[in-house]
Amino acid sequence: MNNQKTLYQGIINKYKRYLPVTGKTPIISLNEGNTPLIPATYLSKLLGKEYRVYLKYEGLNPTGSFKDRGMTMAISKACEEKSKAVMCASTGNTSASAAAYASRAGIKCIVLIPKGNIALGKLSQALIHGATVLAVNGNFDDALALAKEITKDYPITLVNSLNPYRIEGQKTASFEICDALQMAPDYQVMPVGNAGNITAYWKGYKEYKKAFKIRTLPKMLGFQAEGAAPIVRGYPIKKPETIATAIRIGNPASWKQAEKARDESKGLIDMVSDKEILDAYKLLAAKEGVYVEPASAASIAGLLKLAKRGYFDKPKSHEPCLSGRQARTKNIVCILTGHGLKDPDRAIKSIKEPKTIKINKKDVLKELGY
Ligand code: AN7
Repeated sequence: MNNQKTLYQGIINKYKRYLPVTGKTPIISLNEGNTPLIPATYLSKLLGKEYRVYLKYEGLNPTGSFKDRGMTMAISKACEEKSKAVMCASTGNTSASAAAYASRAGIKCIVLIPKGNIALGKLSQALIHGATVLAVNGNFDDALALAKEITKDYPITLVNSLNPYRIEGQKTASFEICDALQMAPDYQVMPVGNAGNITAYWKGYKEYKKAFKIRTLPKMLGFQAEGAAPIVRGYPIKKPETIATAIRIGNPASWKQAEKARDESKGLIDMVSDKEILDAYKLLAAKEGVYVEPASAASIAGLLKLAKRGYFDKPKSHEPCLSGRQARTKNIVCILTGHGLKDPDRAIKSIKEPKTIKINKKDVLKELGY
């Protein structure tokens, strides 16, 4: 017989004592979460023996991105509140996740996407799950403004990260990291778009500390794309541009909370160029065997940029004093937010296409240099 209690049943079941759910909440889950924390052998070597780098591979969630953690909460609470329809604006992953969870709940899902600027895999997901997909002539920020306006006046629940349940669900990723390491990481590196995820992680770490599950807090290191870096530059970007379409966002909804996470943790929010993102994207696939979408590679591009700048090797004023004690190996966790298969076009564009040869042994062996 199957013992339901021994099966992993998703983040709400696992972390319900930290989440705003009751016995009455209908749990809509695809068993999201429980993603691997993969040691990054190549990157760890690059950083030197004082550091160990880990990859939190959020691309292994049911719809291929971290959004599922927030969406199981947002859709479950929408159902508890008897909502019959949900709406989001999206650069792609939120819409894929909302469409999947709404279909599981049997409610309507409407998504607004910036026309021409979402990766094909994500669009296919929203469509196959039966969402009403509307491509708008504008960017993500315009689409979000519209979604806010409509959901204010009509009986439709907004499931962008302005919905506080999204943040609640997403914070469980920080719990998983601490549970795996048996402590908080020293640094956490992540991409920043609409800034919901950095807000969620920081909330999670602080709550775990309060619950005495961890004793320290990580420094939060966030990275925006150079052409879409409003937080770094200090003003909204009217026409954000980057190949990392997931984070092509010029006016993040959780801007203030992201600054708070940065400042309270004594971390930083910086930017990386599209070239740095693509180099990191290829390096991660070629050296670590991990395939992510370009936005997720901003984490690794950021890590490499900081390493190059010497951020990790000088004795620092921003470090806790370890007087008299041997410094232990420091843990750096990079969040890989979405799977590479979301955007296969980008991979093929980044690498040479395969060479066509005649179908015979001699030609193959010649190509191989035998
Ligand atoms: C792969 O799907 O905003 O800073 O509408 O898909 O929490 O916005 C996606 C964002 C990073 C940035 N990595 O996270 C959307 C959307 C990937 C993403 C981000 C997104 P936030």
